[in-house]
Amino acid sequence: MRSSTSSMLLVVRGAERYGGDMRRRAARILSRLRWWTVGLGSLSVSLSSAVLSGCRARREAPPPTPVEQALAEFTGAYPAEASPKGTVRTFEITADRAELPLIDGHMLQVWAYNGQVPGPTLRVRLGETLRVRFTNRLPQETTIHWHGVRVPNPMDGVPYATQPPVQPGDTFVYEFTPKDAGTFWFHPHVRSSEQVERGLYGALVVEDAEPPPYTQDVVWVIDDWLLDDAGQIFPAFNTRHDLAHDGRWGNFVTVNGKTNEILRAHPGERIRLRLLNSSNGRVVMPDFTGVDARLIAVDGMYLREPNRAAGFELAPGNRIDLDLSFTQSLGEPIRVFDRFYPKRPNHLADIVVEGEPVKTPAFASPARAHVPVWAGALAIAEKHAFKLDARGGGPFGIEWTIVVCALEGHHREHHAGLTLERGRFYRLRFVNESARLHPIHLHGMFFRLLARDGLRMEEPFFRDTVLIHSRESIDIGVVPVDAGSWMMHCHILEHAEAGMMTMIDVTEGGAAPHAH
Ligand SMILES: [Cu+2]
Repeated sequence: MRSSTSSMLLVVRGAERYGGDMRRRAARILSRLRWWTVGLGSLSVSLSSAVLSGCRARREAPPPTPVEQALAEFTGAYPAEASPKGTVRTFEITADRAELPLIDGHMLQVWAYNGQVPGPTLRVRLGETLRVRFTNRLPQETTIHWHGVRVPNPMDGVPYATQPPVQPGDTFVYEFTPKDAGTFWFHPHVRSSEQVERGLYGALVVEDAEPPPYTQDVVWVIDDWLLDDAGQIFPAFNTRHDLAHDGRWGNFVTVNGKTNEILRAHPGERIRLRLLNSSNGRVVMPDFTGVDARLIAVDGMYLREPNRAAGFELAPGNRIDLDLSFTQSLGEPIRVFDRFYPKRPNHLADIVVEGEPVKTPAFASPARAHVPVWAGALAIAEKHAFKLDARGGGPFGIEWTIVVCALEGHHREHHAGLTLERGRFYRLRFVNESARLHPIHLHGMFFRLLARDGLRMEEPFFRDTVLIHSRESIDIGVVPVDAGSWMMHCHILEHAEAGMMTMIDVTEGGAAPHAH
């Protein structure tokens, strides 16, 4: 407890430095503590088993070093290789301009996958291979990135780094076998701040090899639109305002492209609800007050055990899966809100529970993943610290930087900001020296949040995207298992477009050490 108390003092002293922010920071610290304490039960169990195994080991060998311990805990978390069963699921996807009744139903000129926004939800089972024949009918070059999916590097959709951009009129075939079951999504990685905002995104659901028998499996894609006076997509992108703030925050928040989405359930149903935030910049905190909502997966990956869903910051790129149980009819719809800014809540969607009762399916929660505790990981020397900041300059007048480097428009030469070896444990640090939000996304690997502002976090799940708040520093632990040249960037798409991108090379191991 001593170390967490001193970290708390550090945080509070930091808060004083930023005067006006203090109350907000204090509230945030409290909410973090709630997250942290939730994990204590499982932590003590895991610690005692770690102590036991340590005792056993001590008879024959010296106790494991913190790095050995971290690696031992990681073993069995998720597979290194895919296990294709030989079934290939083929999808045709075309990106083109479209006019669709969206938001409140008026006709909106968008860019769409297969003429729909959100794009089609691609569903496969674990072990099946996706083959996506993609055709670009946009007036711009583009690619598809499979967010969160551990694909072979050439399928990752990062222009110039993993493939040439797909030119207007051209076709590219993406083919891969997902290694993990879960909720993922796809979107362009070229001019993303414009192309995603215009409507190019869709969910990719990889079902378990034997899916649990939920009565419904539903996807809610949350988006945020900035419309002009004519009710069309505001045509200026990467504005100085967006760049100086947390990206483009709009004036309409939609679920599945609508402001009036309704989830209808019968009493007795048990539903799996998958939420994805496809906004350019807006962070949402879904509030399901009145619903028995259990968090079972984050960023596609199951939790160690079901956890409370309240208070999760769903940043751009993040996904959460919820296990919803409805025991009885409700007289009124349940109104689901975003309360990221408590004083400015946004209505997201409604849930209506009515009609003939159905038999409630009884089955164990699928959230029983092997997630390392990594209690000693903060004692491991950090491999690298990424400083996040802004400066004047670049094509937009403001550049967003990672370690004083801005990578705008996916420069054709990608210098790795960091080289890691697969199969090793690393502690990485991110120091946000700016006052803005940065949801940092790593391609090609999952990580666990270890600490915020030095305060240990016990999140019982992996992530591929984590929100870093104003002036905050975080520590993550990661064991890369997929070799390749992987992008890391802020998922506020305007920040990324203005340079907040870098590459992490993951080598097979045994390569020359990278100088840092
Ligand atoms: Cu950012």
